[in-house]
Amino acid sequence: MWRVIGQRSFCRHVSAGAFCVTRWFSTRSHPLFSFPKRNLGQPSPFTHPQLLKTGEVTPGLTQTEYALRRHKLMALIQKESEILCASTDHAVIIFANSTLYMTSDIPFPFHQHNDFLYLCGFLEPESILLLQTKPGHVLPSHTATLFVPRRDPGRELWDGPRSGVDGTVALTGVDQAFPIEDFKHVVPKLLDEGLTLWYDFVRPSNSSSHSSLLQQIIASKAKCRNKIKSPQHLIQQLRLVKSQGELELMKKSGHITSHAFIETMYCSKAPIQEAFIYAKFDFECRARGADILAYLPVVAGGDRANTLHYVKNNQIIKDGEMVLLDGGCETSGYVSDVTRTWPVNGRFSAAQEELYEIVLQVQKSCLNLCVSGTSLEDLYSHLLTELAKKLKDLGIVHSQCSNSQSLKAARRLCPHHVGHYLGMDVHDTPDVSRSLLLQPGMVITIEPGIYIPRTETEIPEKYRGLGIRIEDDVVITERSPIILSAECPKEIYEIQQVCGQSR
Ligand SMILES: [Mn+2]
Repeated sequence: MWRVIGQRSFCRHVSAGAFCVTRWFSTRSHPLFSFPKRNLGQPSPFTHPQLLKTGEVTPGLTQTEYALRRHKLMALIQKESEILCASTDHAVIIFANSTLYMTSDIPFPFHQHNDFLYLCGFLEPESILLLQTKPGHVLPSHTATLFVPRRDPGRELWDGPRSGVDGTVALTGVDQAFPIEDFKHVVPKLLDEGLTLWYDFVRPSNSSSHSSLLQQIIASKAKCRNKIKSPQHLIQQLRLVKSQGELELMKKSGHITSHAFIETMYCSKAPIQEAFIYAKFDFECRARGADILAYLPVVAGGDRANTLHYVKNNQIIKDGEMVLLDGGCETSGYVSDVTRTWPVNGRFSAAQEELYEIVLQVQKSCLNLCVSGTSLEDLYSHLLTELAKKLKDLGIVHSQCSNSQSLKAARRLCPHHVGHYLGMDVHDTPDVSRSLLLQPGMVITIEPGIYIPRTETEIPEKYRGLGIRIEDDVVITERSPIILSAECPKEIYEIQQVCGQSR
């Protein structure tokens, strides 16, 4: 696990990498000259011009951007191996995900492994990315190779077209591609004693035969200390700070989610099924261009909102109750994560309004502090201090309580953190410390809540059974933060206006 990176040293890596890769990439010929005029295993600029521009691998992200990511990774490896005085010969292996099956022959929707996707944009299962030092060169110069499913008319009849070796190179811009079966020919090279293998052996991404082959290599290399390393911390370091292209996709994801919330609020009339709200939100996200929901949403009516990860979503929400919807969508690999709580009959009761207003004030106060140089831990301390004060004002915490007692109460009534990093994953770059100073390009969530289960008999009865969370997605910039979910109503008057209208 890695430690906090100093902001300055990180910037140095990035700018050095950017300079080198521009020079290197400009000398390459454009592979689109020989772009296959057929369906590939994923949308391409040729088959889906409505989604991808020429030169893009996935919507909004070009071959140059993917090459730059690989280059930056190899630059970080170079730096780390210099510190460790490790070998100069390196190989990075990242596995794609495998198809998972719901039942015989029927797959779950396929979701690509996000580190694999981040480094090459290839969307087919059962593939492998290999980044290797070029013979006679030093890092960050490297060769990028993809091992991909072989074209197979028999299988393609059932599963649809595959990109094949030529389609893969043309689409992704990697240096070369081979059928997946050829991966075994790389194995002797990986066993070489002078080579450092970068592979996530702690969390191998799938259980395919290639992955177990690699486990054997690892076992046989185990005697050479320092020759197997996980690239996880380096990839997370890169994924933490988003490029302009990534931020555009996250804006889109936040925009779609905000409007899906508005449509869902419009149609929630008491009594209503949690399942209906789930389906409506899912529909509105996908109808607006999202690929899939980012996670199983929490649609919690009444005091089910006090079960933080309630995802059964199968109960009736009664007149007079609120619903807490924690949902987000994924657009071209980038997600949103938004929470709103609203009364299903369109009007907050007095007690609901009092509690909602303090969560809203704490949330806005945290949002104002989302600037570079602070950290998620700092924001969390601020949340607890503010919440403790307001709980006292409302009489939920006794006015005689000491500061430490009211902070303890705040922690009990908001048992989760202020937020987390956001990106391709909902809980993005999870090994990055929350003490790291925020810098421009990072995206975080700000999600204070108050949860008062019915069992809290010390708390005034009118508040018992209420659970409220307000969550927005925030981009850290040089100046004031950008709220990606700003279009999603959260003021009491806005919510009552939206819920009071009929569609
Ligand atoms: Mn969240």
